[in-house]
Amino acid sequence: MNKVIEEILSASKITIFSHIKTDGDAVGSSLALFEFCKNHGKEVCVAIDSEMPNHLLFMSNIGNINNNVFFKGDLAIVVDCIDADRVGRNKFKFKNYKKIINIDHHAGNAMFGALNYVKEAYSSACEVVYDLFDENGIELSPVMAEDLFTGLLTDTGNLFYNSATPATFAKAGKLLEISQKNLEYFTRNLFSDVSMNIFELKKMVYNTIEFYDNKRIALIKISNADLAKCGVNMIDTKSVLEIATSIKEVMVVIEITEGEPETCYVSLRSKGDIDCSVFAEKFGGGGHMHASGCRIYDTLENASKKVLEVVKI
Ligand SMILES: [Mn+2]
Repeated sequence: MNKVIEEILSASKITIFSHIKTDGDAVGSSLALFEFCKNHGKEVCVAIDSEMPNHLLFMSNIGNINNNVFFKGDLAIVVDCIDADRVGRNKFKFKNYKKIINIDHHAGNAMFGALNYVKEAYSSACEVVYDLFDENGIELSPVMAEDLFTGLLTDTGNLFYNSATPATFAKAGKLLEISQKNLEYFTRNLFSDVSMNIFELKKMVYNTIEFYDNKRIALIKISNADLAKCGVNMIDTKSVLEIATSIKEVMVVIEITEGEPETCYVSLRSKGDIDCSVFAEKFGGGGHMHASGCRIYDTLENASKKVLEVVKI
């Protein structure tokens, strides 16, 4: 049996952590692990220091995420995080746990756990968790399959990116079958049923998007006032990225959202052989070759200028 599973089975109090500005992969991988722990009689909770994106609220067991939980236990499982900082303020609670297990798929993972189960080339943390269960002969419940399929679909952009390998497709097929749901239960909720509020945000972005370097670089700026005007959360801003990534000429997309005053959250996307994680790293961020992010503590205008200076392709 894998050491990770051994540790989980011998612990009694477990907290599962994942990253701030959360997404389907963080939520899905956390909840699948939550189900496994719960099914084995553990006292378990999921702590994610983030608002929940609207498109994930359909998930059957999302109500189990609660950031105000007991913070003392045997085991902290950290999933979908390149380093410990990705859990945000929850990092300060790690000292209350005897051991940290790190489960991830990001290249350059900091290997911050006592145990590290990291598969760098994988499409999603959910695909990594799938293997963890599969290698140990652990059967998935329909809810666990729903969780893992949700994360696998979201991190691969609905099985759009090269990160989805033939093996990923095979796993996706199994997960869909075990989930006992139909495909549109996932795809409509995750990619299609946008709210009028998000439509308003998209409309604004269509009108304000800026292009640089012969239209090879696209810049999307969203202020705090824009968020309020459209009635959306910062977490909903990921839905505007595809407006720019879907344009043929565009090779790099920079999306900057002003969260709190003078705190800007930057999402970067790139195509082909352009590695956008190197740009994010210049500001202390990171991520994958084609999807990365960072934070810049400055005004929206200044942060935009700073990123444009660094993004050279
Ligand atoms: Mn992920």
